[in-house]
Amino acid sequence: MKTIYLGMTADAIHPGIINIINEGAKHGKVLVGLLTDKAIANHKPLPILDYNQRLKVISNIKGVYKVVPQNEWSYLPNLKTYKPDAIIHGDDWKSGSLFEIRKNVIEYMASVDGEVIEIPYTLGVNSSMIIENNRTIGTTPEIRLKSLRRLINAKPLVRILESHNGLTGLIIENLSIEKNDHILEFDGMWSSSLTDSTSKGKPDIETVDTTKRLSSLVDILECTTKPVIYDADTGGKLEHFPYTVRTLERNGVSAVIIEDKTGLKKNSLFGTSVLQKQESIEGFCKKIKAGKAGQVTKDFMIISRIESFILGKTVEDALERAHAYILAGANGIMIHSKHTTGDDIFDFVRQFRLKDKVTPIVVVPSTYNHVTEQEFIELGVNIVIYANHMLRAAYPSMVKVATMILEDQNSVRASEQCMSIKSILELIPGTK
Ligand code: SPV
Ligand code: MG
Repeated sequence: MKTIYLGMTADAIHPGIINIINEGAKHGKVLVGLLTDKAIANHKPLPILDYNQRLKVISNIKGVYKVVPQNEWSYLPNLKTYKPDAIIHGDDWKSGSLFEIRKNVIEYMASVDGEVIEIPYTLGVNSSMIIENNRTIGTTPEIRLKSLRRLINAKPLVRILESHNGLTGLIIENLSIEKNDHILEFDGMWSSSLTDSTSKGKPDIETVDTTKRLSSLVDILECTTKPVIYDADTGGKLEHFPYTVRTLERNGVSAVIIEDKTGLKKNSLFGTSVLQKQESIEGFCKKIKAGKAGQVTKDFMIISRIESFILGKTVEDALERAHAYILAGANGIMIHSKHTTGDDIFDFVRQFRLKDKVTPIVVVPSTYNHVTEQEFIELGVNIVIYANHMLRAAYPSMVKVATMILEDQNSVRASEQCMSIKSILELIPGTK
């Protein structure tokens, strides 16, 4: 009996999927290549169900002979490994983003005397539609919380952007561009202490308390599904930190970052121009342990932020701290710097990776902003946070428009700088 290869994500089962399995089964045994998170991550958002959940569903569908992982977006590696007699696909791949993939498959199958079976695409319902509908309904705290670890495992670099209100959350949720055959999106939100405090007209010195921070965060959570990394400053008092951890977990936040400073916290980008004191290694390890002991889910991450470079200390100091914090239970390291070259960050990550290949590393290139994402990937960084750009973009634009109204004493010129009234009315679904 012939083997018929069928690649799929299988996040949402619908009549179109059953139809293609049935069509495949008419020709032989259907071998499903189930796309892994890694195969999907650079091309579309991660499926709602993880690989094992999707595997369980698809393996139990009548007509499926066997399921194997497909680790690449391209079918070719699996076609070469499993040598099916034919591949089956819906004819929707004749145009659009799968055009090149189809061309390569046809060439390869012809070279091995294999067959390409194309069946009419089932109109009216498709996975993207169902998934898009799911997105508009939202997510659960549990699914959102887990999604950061899934992204770290699936993507060479997780791309996070600052969000301080619902609107910025929606930009991160929905903005998507196509470049070099890849869909590029932000993977999640950074709840920044700097931009959250600043947007409330308060200094970034832990004066906006957790309850208040949470209320802006809830606005973001309500209209998005992507993971959130929460900036908890110093984590507050050791005794308070486990409560913060549990509050964040309950809300579906994926990770908290706490920085190893003590006393009155000042924003790191002031560097040594203000009085800032680093916590002792022992003291900070105790706080990490208290947080880990308070954690209720297995997937929540406590990421330790090292302020050695901010305070003019050496790479040796930063490395000693990193390894100690991980021993204390930290699930990741954020290494911060305000130098503009990025040399200290490169030095740290290279030396750290000699000893530790797996612990996720987070960077915040606000000052060394020329470093590209590709360079971070090659260095061994896992998460890049663009930490303050939404607020920094908005403020100058608002001042400019307000100034024009003062100057002109009408808003003709100012309106030209603004989005149209029609656009703002249509921006949020449900406004009408
Ligand atoms: C923030 O965004 O609040 C941060 C990063 O903590 S930084 O402003 O660089 O300290
Ligand atoms: Mg901060």
